[in-house]
Amino acid sequence: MEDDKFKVALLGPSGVGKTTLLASMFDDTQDRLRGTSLNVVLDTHTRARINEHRKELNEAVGTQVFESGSLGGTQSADWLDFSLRSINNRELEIPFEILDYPGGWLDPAARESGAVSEEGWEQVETHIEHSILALLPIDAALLMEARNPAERAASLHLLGIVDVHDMVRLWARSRNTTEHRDEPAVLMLVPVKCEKYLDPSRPAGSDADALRARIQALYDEITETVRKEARDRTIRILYKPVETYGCIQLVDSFWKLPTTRGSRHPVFEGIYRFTSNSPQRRITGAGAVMRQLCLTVLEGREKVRELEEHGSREQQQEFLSRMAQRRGFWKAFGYRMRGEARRDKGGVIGTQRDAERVARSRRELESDMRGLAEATDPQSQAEDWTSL
Ligand SMILES: Nc1nc2c(ncn2[C@@H]2O[C@H](COP(=O)(O)OP(=O)(O)OP(=O)(O)O)[C@@H](O)[C@H]2O)c(=O)[nH]1
Ligand SMILES: [Mg+2]
Repeated sequence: MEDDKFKVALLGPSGVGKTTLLASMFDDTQDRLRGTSLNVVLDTHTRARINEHRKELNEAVGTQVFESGSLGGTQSADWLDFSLRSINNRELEIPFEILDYPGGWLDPAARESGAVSEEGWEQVETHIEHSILALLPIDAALLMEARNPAERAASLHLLGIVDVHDMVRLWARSRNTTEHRDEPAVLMLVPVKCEKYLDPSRPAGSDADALRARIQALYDEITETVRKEARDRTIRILYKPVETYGCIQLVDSFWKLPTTRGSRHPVFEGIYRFTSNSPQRRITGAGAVMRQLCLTVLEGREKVRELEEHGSREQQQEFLSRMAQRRGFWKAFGYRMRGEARRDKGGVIGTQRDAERVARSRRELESDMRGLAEATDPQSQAEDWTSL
């Protein structure tokens, strides 16, 4: 784990759609940045992983064969690094790190039977504790298509609510510690596989309002935990459904009796169809995730600027020393000086003109980032559930 990056945690069981959500977020952001001085740049490893996933997604769309669950699940912990980089000054970038991992690891029983080493799991927990944004992808079909008590019990099990709750508690508690208290913190509930319920022609009961109500009821304990853990600060809670495909619909679904011995829950199977003969991916809502990330970073940046400009000498001194000691969020603000820091290490002081050029690019970068953060289109907006 690198310390000087803004971290994002993904909390969801296997097959919920974590990796697909990330791929959609990158694609959507790339589209939105057209014509700006910003680029979203994936490091080589991240690009390889996301491209692999993207190819499978495109293959499904191209061949019009969609089987839910057909994409290869994540097999190991994957630190996906990416940045928002200035086109005019490649050394100026805002670095992020998302940890993607096999969702099965969330289950303590799987960990006990050796799905992941103790050290490997510890790294996952450390990443979660340091994350400014926690994303909770939720399989909407599982939730909405469960109609009788046995199916509901199975859906809770498959959604991994108990395990996700544990991880959210860990995250929220760490956000309240003195180390992280003045850092931003956002929890985002992100239903995926929700195409059917976002369709405005759906009847009441399987529409967007019904999905919202169901999630509110089922995740109520989790959001309450966040509010309670955030004793000395506020943790923002947001809700945003995301369509990662935008061209398929759930047409039928079955709950099948358990096939594996030892399993007592029925298994869910969704039958999906493409909505047209020449389907095209149309991602909606993923922009809201990136927007939140930008808002969160800018919020921190504003705090720093406020102190630089209006803080007393003591406050500034104290803040600087805390920033120097601390790892994680505040250290990641080194982004603004990535190029300069490198020069300093080499003992070479940049010229006045260099400094001006960096300052100009930095202003541009922050202004384009503000553009993302202030996007007003409905797809970039999330509902605020902080004080529901
Ligand atoms: N219909 C529909 N299917 C989706 C959506 N997002 C993901 N899927 C499907 O769900 C399956 C699992 O998606 P992944 O992104 O691999 O899930 P994951 O959470 O990363 O799974 P692990 O890596 O095993 O933890 C894939 O076959 C996807 O095609 C969505 O928004 N709608
Ligand atoms: Mg995955």
